[in-house]
Amino acid sequence: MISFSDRLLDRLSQCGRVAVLTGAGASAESGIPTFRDPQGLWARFNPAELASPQGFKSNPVRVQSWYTARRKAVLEADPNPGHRALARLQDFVHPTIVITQNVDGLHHRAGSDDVIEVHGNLHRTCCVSCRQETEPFDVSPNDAEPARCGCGGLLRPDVVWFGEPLQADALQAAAAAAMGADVFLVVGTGAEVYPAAGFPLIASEAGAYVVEVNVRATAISDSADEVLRGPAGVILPALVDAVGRLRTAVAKSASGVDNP
Ligand code: BV8
Ligand code: ZN
Repeated sequence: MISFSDRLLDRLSQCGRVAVLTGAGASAESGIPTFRDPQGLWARFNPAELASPQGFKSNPVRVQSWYTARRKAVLEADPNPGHRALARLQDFVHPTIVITQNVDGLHHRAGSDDVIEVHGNLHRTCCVSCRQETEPFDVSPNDAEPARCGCGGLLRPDVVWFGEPLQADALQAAAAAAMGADVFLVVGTGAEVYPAAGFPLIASEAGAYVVEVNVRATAISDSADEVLRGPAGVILPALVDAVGRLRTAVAKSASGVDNP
């Protein structure tokens, strides 16, 4: 049985607004590889070649085939209990805003209503020339030619690569969610990629209670108000169950049901 501090449970049972920053670790229990873990994507691939405009320009087939494979892997995967717990949390705390660095769309599939995809979504495809959104490409590493739009422009995933700016509206919405949160959960991220890695500090400086959920220490562990060490797919369901029990009990006593 996982136990949580009274401080955390008091805040979550009475707070009005929760924001959550998720990273690749939130999808790890869905079988989606993370980036910087020992067996992560960056241990096998070079981010400069695969997640940068320069890498795309120099070898579009390599990048298009990598995203084709990632998109197919995500379609085979399911939201895990951690995703589903965050979707349930919004039933008790509204709004629960999920700021995700992940591009897999699993928070939406789990039922979260308020998701800000600060690094885009690999299920969306667009043309670099006319900017039209198109059907996803299906490219193999050995294809001779990259996938192109009807206008002749190259097709790319609608994600934010290194060196590219985040969408201004997503950035503003995420910063506003961090500033307005009573409790800010940081789930499954190494907190190394900016500007997203700056949201926990923004939340903390605005008065939020910052809680990290991760299997290991990260760049923000020391500055978090509380660290819940363990897998998101185990910790989050237990936390949301505890919050649900408390909020139900508070609601009952407020309505006088327990002492007629
Ligand atoms: C930009 C593409 C400016 C989509 C990605 C300071 C300020 C601003 C920018 C910079 C800055 N310093 C440096 C920069 C540049 C750069 C950057 O931050 N570099 C880093 C490496 C130092 N930032 C940028 O380039 C950004 N752009 O700032 O533009 C600009 C402005 C105007 C005009 C022009 C330019 C763009 C950043 C976005 C890059 N795109 N992905 C895709 O294909 O996925 S980044 C990539 O990293 C993913 O999005 C990923 O989500 C993200 C962060 O990684 P994590 O999610 O944290 O994953 P990681 O593997 O690292 O960690 C996993 C964690 O989970 C671990 O802690 C592990 O312990 C834990 N875990 C594992 N299993 C579990 C678990 N936890 C819980 N449960 C488990 N079961
Ligand atoms: Zn086009």
